[in-house]
Amino acid sequence: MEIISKINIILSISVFNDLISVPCANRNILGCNEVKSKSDKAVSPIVAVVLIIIVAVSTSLIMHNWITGTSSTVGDVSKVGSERLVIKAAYLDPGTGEIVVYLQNIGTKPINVNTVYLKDPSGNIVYTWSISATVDPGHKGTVRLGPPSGITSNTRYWIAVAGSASTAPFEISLSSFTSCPPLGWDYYRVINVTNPTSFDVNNIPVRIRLNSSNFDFTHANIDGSDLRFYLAGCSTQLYYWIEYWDRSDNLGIVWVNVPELPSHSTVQIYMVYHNPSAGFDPVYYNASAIFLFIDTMETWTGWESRGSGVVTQVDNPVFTGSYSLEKNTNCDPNGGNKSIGVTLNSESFALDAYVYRGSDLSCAVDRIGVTSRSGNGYGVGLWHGSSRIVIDKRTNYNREEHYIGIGIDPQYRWYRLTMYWFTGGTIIGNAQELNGNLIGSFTWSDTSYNNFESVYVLGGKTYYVDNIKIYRIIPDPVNPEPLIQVGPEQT
Ligand SMILES: [Ca+2]
Repeated sequence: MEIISKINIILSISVFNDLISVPCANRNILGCNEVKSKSDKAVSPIVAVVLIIIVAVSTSLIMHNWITGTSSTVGDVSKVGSERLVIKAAYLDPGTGEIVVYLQNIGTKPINVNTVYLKDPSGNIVYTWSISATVDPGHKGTVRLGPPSGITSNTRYWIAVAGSASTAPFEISLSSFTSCPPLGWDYYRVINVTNPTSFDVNNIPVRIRLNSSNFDFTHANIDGSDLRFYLAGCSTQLYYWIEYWDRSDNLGIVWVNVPELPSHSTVQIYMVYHNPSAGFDPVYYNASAIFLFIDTMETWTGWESRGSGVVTQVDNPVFTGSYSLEKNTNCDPNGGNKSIGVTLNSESFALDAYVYRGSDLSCAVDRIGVTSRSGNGYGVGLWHGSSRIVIDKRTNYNREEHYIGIGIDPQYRWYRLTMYWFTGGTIIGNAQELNGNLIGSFTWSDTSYNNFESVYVLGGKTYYVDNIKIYRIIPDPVNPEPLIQVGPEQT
């Protein structure tokens, strides 16, 4: 109830501001403040127009509902003696989700109104607002009503105002009703996704890293299955996939597909959570809808030996799930490869995976990459022992390697290995710890190949790979991935 009271105060203030800010230059504009002052034998300016105290009459969830839509037909006049009140217009404010009702007293006596009803086409009351307002004779007023709950989109409703006089029902079309966060979900955070480059990008995956500084893991299901992602306003749900979720370590890695991210812009997405009865979304929890290619190694399919190499599905160690890929038996350029399923043809992309190297350093470089069917392409590697980030150029699978030294050797732990390939030939090799720290980065350039159909795991032995992904990036080597800022928790 505290929450409701607080919101009511805010709404009342917004009503006040709205009322006093509407000019009366054009007297045909409804809702303008044309009230007389008290010295003119009217009531105070605030009261004379409409003084509204909105009292919530439903659960606190109603305050989280958003509505978009339009109105409506012309209102009718109700006659109660000399009290005559009419609804001149009603519409939905898409910015606030409120229903805005313009009233006019066309009678000769002040009219007190205390209730606004939302009725269905059969006349049944589906929602009630309690208000306290007075409209003087000849004057107009604006009532802003908090978003109702329990209504259906694309349905005709009727608004009616009652008090010392009542209006006739006034039709209002709630053409597109959306609740944000959806009913049943309690929290959300606004995530700013920024594209600082001059490139427009569509359907770009964004990687959201959650930790104790930007997320309370106790507010979501133990596996994160109640997370949902939407564009602002919650009318458009977004595809998402949880790559990693560890409540005890306060670490989550979540990917979300952003449909449009124009140049030099920030798109806000809503992360909605805390619904203990929710599981993973059956439609939108979908990694295949986010990545150009993904293999979590949970279903072993499509891998072929390259040369005399061996790649197999194993259950230890794994990064996530139950299985990973083990590369063993022979060193580079032996290993395995798998068809991507699509041809990467001149469009910038990232190849990304988690890699684990244990005690066997007999061939010490972990190497993943992409090639054409004939084995021409590029890859990224991490050289254990010597601690180097490597970029491989492959011609018929044979490597030409380029590298820089780094100060860290991520042995005995899963680390992230990424190659960014840019239209124009720039290649960046990146290695990153699970905690987000950069292990090393190396940039090289070559324009020999730009057509890739196969992903490979080559290099040394024995090491493990999980969650190989290929995804679109911003074609800017300075900012290949959007910038992410997770906002505070809201209810
Ligand atoms: Ca796996």
